[in-house]
Order: sequence, then structure tokens, then C-alpha cells
Amino acid sequence: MRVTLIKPNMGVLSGGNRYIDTGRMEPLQLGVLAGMTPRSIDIRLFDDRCEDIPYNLSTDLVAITVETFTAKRAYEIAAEYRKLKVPVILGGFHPTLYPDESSEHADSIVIGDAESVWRDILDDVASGRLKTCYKSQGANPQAGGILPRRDLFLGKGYLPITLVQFGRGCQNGCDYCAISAYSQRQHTYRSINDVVQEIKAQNRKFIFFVDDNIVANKEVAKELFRALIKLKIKWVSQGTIDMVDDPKLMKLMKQSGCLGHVIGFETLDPRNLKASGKPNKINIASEYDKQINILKSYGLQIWAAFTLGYDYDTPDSLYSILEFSLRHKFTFAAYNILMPYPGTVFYQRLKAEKRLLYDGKWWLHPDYRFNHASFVPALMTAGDLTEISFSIRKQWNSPLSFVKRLLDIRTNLRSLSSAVLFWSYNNIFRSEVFKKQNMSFGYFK
Ligand code: B12
Ligand code: SF4
Repeated sequence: MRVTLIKPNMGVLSGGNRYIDTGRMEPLQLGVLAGMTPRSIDIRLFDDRCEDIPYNLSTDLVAITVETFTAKRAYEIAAEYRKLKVPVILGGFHPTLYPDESSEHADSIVIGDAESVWRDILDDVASGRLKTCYKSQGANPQAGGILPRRDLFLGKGYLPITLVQFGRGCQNGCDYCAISAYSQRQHTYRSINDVVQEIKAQNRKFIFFVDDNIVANKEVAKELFRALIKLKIKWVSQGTIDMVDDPKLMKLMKQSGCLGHVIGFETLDPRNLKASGKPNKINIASEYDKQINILKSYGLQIWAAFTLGYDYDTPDSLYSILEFSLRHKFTFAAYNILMPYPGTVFYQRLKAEKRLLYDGKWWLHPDYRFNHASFVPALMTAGDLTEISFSIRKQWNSPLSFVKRLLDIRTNLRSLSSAVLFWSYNNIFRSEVFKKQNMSFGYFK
């Protein structure tokens, strides 16, 4: 039997060329699917972000991973294969959060994690009885020590960083968050020994833990960090700012080779935090200053993530986020417009308030463009929100900002590896920010 795994691209740049993500990373979910596939099955992986899909190669099943941003392109690829009578199965965030839509574009979909259903799917394909829907029997990430097939990633030009997942999901309930909706506020984690074995089974010393919140369970995180110390790796991850409240956790984190984290600050207005349910505590904005100071005292680089377009945001308050970021010399910062993802509480609220644009399906709408607001903000127009966020991104990525931020000796200039990380990722992300603006989804109208 032959199985083809596909990671779809997002779309076409405003100039008409296909988007090529120069900062593309390994598609870990496809590596995990391949790792669960018996070796007797011939498995191939195609990454639409960097190579053409060879529709003429014969295959018994096409399995596509779908995020909301890649849904349109995923459906185009699915349609090509279905014309050739090849069965297509879709899985990942988008089919899980919007199964009705995805079902219209495939022979089968998977709702939730693949671990508990993938072997049944393969058996059903072999016997010609693929069901229209498979529901995960609960999250059990890479249970039984599944090793991703990293050999399938070779030669595709991925960044030289190994993606590993320890925990999946998040117990918090931020109303806009696709992860909270997908995981139904459950955080699950793998055996630490399995994670250690996975890291030992590959050659790199630089790891990206793709956990949604590496400190979701602080005691378990401490055990993980203790185990990592012996591996002598450098690593980065994502986590909530409350990590700074636990000095023991911070010390172990540093000792285990952590260089920094993506931290979701989201907003500087406590009213926005409260309304969205994000559990950051900023009763006064200066609380963030203290927390950032603690992170920096451990030499950790901060990849600050902000979301723009909350109900209390005004143009001035958005520009104050830029000033705040420059003052703290963050290593990197993302200023993403708040996106109403299907399946989230935020999406439902905006729908009820009739504030969704693009017929409520921005990810499929031919007029929607990447990094544009897809809803009517409360205190400005959608056009203003789009313009202001792009202007903030431009200023953040200017050469002057780059130099000023590099000169933070507590973090970015602290060590050679920190400086290299700052230099290389800022260059990649800066070019990506400009390139992606106004991209349209899918390859066809
Ligand atoms: C690492 C990561 C990135 C990396 C890139 C990763 C890569 N390989 O290219 C970076 C940081 C660059 C990135 C960028 C972006 N990302 Co991202 N990313 C992630 C993150 C944290 C981990 C992904 C991962 O490897 N997971 C580990 C695998 C094993 O888990 P999994 O994907 O859930 O797969 C399991 C199941 O879903 C299922 N499954 C998945 N696919 C399939 C397919 C089939 C056929 C089957 C049967 C099952 C199945 O089985 C798998 C095993 O159980 C996820 C969050 C998350 N928890 O997954 C966000 C996430 C996927 N990203 C997201 C977003 C929005 C983006 C951006 C658009 C952000 C932006 N505004 O620029 C960009 C897009 C970039 C691009 N060019 O495409 C959103 C997507 C939301 C949605 N509704 O689709 C997520 C969920 C984060 C979030 N906060 O909401 N991302
Ligand atoms: S803390 Fe982060 S990952 Fe968890 S629900 Fe909130 S936004 Fe999502």
C-alpha cells in the first residue's frame, strides 16, 4: 500500500508568485503520522510550501494536515486527487474545529489527535472501507514512544532546528484561542523518558519544544528540565508569563539550556485580558515590567506575542504596545491581528454581534488578504486595524530597531548562541513579514 502525506502551502503573494516560506520548519504532525505507519507501507511526504505535488504518482491514500490558514489550498489539493479517484483524508486544527466544512472537501476527516485512530484508518483503506469520519479517543501524544520519521524531512530546506512536542493543549480558556478549543482545555504530556529518547535519536543540539505552554504543569516541567540537563542541548519554547513566579522552575529551565520563549503578552490593557479570559495578571501595566525583568535576569530571550484588535484597543493604545516592545528590547515580537477562528468562543461572539466580515469565512473568501482584519473592531475600522498593525510591524522590523534591540547585553548579546539566534531569526522574520502582507489564500480564485 502507498500513502502520501501533504503539508499545504498558504497561497500566492500580492505580486502573483507562489509564497515560499524561507523560515519553514519540519511538519512534525506528518512525521508523527509516518512514525505510526507500519514500515511495510510505502510512505511519501510532499511539502507544498517548497515543492510541486506529483499528482501522477500512484497512491492509495492522501492525508493532508489542515490549519485554517491553509484550508483553501488544502481543499484545492484534495480536489485534484479526488478527480483522480484517490481517497483523501483531512486532519489537524481546521477539520477538528470545523468538521462540517472539511467533510465537504474530502472522503474522510479526523477530529482531534491521530494517535488513537491512524492504524484503523490504514486498515480501513487497505480493505476499501474508509469511514467518512474518525474521532480521536482522547489525547495521548506519541503514546508508546512513537518516533517521528525525520528521515522524510531531509532535503526539503527546513530550518536547522528540531521540533519536539512534550505537552499538548492548554488548560486555560482564552476565548480567541484555537488551542483551547481544540484541546477542550486539557493539557496532556508525554513520558519524559520518551522525550529524552526522541532527542537522543536525532543529531541536532537545538530543539524547539512546540508545546502551547511548556509550563502548563510546573511540577512536570521541572522533571522534564532536570532530564534535559544531561542532554546538553539548547532549546526554545512557548509559555505563560506566570513561569516567573516559581524561582526553582526558572533555575532548572536555565540549567537545562533554555534560550528563551514565545510569551503571549497579548495586550497592555487589563480590560482586554479580562474579557478574553487570558490569565496574565496585569492589574497595573508595570506588572509586566517586573516579570520581564525576572525573565531577563535568567538571560532568557523573549519572543513577545501581541494580538491587536481587542474591544478596548484604540490606535493610540496599539502604538503604545510598540513603544513597550522597543523599550524592553525584545528579541522578536509578533503583532498578529486577532483572528476569529471557527470553533472558538470569540468567533461565536462576533457572529452573534454581526461583526464578522467576508461572510464569516475569511479563510475561503477570494477577497480576504493575509494580515488583514476579518471583523469589525469596536473602536476603529477594520481598515485602520490592518494599517496600524502593518505600520507597527514595519517600525519594529526597521534597521534602527534591530540594532537597538541587539544591544541588550542581558539577553541578545549575552552569549554567542543568543546573538546568532537573534541575528538569524530577525533576518528571516523581517523578510517574511513584508513578503506575506496581502497574500491571498489558495492558488486559484
Ligand atoms: C510550531 C508551530 C508553528 C511554526 C511552524 C511549524 C511548521 N512546521 O511549519 C511557526 C512558529 C513558524 C508557526 C507559524 C504559524 N502558525 Co503555527 N503553530 C505551531 C504549533 C505551536 C505546533 C505545531 C506542531 O508541530 N504540533 C505538533 C503536532 C504533532 O501536533 P498537531 O499539529 O496538532 O497534529 C496532531 C493532530 O492535530 C492530528 N493531525 C494533524 N494533521 C493531521 C492530518 C491528518 C491526515 C490526520 C489523520 C491527523 C492530523 O494528528 C497529529 C498527531 O496527533 C501549533 C500549535 C499546536 N499545538 O499544534 C501552532 C498553530 C498550528 N499555528 C497557528 C498559526 C495561526 C500560525 C501562523 C498563521 C501565525 C501567523 N499569524 O503568522 C503561522 C503560519 C506560518 C506558515 N507559513 O504556515 C495556529 C493555527 C490555528 C488554526 N485554527 O489553524 C496554531 C494552532 C497556534 C494557535 N495559537 O492557534 N507555527
Ligand atoms: S494561555 Fe495561550 S495556549 Fe493557553 S488558552 Fe490562552 S492563548 Fe491559548
